[in-house]
Amino acid sequence: TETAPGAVHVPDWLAPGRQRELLDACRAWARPPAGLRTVRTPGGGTMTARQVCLGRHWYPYGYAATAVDGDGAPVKPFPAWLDDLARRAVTDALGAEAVAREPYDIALINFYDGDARMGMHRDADERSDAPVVSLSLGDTCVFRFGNPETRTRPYTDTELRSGDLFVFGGPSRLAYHGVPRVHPGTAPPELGLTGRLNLTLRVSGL
Ligand code: MD5
Ligand code: FE
Repeated sequence: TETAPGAVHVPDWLAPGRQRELLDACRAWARPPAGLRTVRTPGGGTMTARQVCLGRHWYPYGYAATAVDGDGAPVKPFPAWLDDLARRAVTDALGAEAVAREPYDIALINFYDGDARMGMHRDADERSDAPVVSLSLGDTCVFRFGNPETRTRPYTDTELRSGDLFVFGGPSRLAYHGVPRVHPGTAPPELGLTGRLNLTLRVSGL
């Protein structure tokens, strides 16, 4: 269903077996070196969701090939199967004509425990207007989708559940968005995940 022009939510896009495979891959990527880290913001704060990146490390506000904090390890590679997954996701959500020419080359994986949140922000560090692909696993969250002009209303709140796909392209690519809350204990029990995980696939344009 289209939440706004170019922003499409596809519930249950990943079958339970695919959710498990993706979770297993994310757990492997989260291990050191270059594993899960706490992102520090320029104002001296820390993000409550912890993050692991593939392809490039994300820093507020840009991308780096080598970690500038933590263990200093080179970022893990972005595997070709994630590019295939991103292309299938964009095709299903927006149609074949919306798929980018350039390969998807960056993944940001955010782990949210029950208290984690993500404040309203825009994803403007990519030099490509290719759609962002978002996949959710584990606990249900409230996803707040705003507008490109302001951090404030108007916005719409949608629940994202385990297995859901959301694609942000066209006029929605630079909209403000955030995660005001996670509902603890709502993950599918068979997945064996406490908390929520979100994987975004992006074209860096670098
Ligand atoms: C999340 N992650 O649920 C969200 C899902 C992030 C982030 O926000 O930056 O890692 S991705 C939501 C998103 C991405 C790009 C554009 C828009 C939303 N949008 O235009 O609303 O952890
Ligand atoms: Fe974002």
